[in-house]
Amino acid sequence: SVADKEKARSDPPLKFEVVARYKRARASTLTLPRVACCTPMFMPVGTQGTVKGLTSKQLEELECQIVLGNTYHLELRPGSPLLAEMGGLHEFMNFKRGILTDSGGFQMVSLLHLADITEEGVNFQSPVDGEKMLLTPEHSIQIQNRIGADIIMALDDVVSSVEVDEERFKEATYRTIRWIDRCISAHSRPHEQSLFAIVQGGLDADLRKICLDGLKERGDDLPGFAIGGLAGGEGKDGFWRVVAQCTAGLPEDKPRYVMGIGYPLDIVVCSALGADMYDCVYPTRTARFGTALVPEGVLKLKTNSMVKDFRPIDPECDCMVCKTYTRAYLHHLVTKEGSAALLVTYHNIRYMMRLGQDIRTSIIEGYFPKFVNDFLRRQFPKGD
Ligand code: PRF
Ligand code: ZN
Repeated sequence: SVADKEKARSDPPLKFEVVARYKRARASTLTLPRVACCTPMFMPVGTQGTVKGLTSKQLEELECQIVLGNTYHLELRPGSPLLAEMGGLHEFMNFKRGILTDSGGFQMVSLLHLADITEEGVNFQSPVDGEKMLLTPEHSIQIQNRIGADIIMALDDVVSSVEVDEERFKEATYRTIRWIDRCISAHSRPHEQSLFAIVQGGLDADLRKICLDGLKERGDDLPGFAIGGLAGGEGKDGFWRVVAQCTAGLPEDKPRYVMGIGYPLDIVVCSALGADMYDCVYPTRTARFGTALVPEGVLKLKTNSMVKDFRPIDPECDCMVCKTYTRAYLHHLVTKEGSAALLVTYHNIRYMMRLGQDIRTSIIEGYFPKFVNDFLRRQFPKGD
């Protein structure tokens, strides 16, 4: 009805409220059209419209609040026109919570190493059929508008992790700022989808500041911010320094998303520095290699020590896999059948969801330093 449409227009597609703080760390509620998310929050990666090994129903029972999709992959298959016809990716994959799509440039540049970036956009030749694709800021946003995710990402100029040229980082920083205006202008559904900008600038504090300031000037059109250009093999020291600088410089009243971050330790550290959202393929990818995430670190189910280990992966875990199966059984499946992948994926995603929830609870209840201390002691018992 007209009244419903009016209401939808007046109701912003993203509301953000910080509910508690401990120093720089924060717990917040991020309300999207279908879900109120609790942060800090890990978001599993479902590149092709599926988190490998999990059904949409399982994602919901795991308390997963947002899943990621990739513009580039979804445009190749099944294509955004079909997704739009299906009523968007939520309907297509029957996932009733939140979806975020990445803009596509990063996947073309950093994963495929075959992209060529100009002022116009990211040029890419498909390794499959040699077909050329030019992803401009306008095109990326148009595709993301059709896919219909709740949060869409600006097209940023991502510097390949093998690049060392300082000029290239400078060019990418200024281009990312120029491209944000093209993304904002191209965004045709600001009442339904929230556009996040991405701070670039490598490990250089001056470039990061330039990018932060440039993007913040456009803040009225940007309901959230991401910190990009990390998780490319840089040292922890540089990584933490950039996150600290960016979280200190970003608006207090908007969500902060550190892209590509997913080791549990990094999530704890970034949350201490004031970040709210994370995504990474690590928990799902490592599961497919038979590695389970546990409070002590990792449990390699392929090792022979698992043959007669009749404990669950994690005796403290509340997940279906830990309540049902032993390490010995999972070892048997991993080594003989390979079919343990989805069970370990299920556990690992539950671990990541609980990690976010536990950080959040400790912030709200005022014992975040104790949480960090306990977390570190269990991961590094010898103090190393
Ligand atoms: N930009 C985009 N997606 C990303 C990243 C980025 O910098 C990263 C971190 N390198 C992961 N995913 N658009
Ligand atoms: Zn479990």
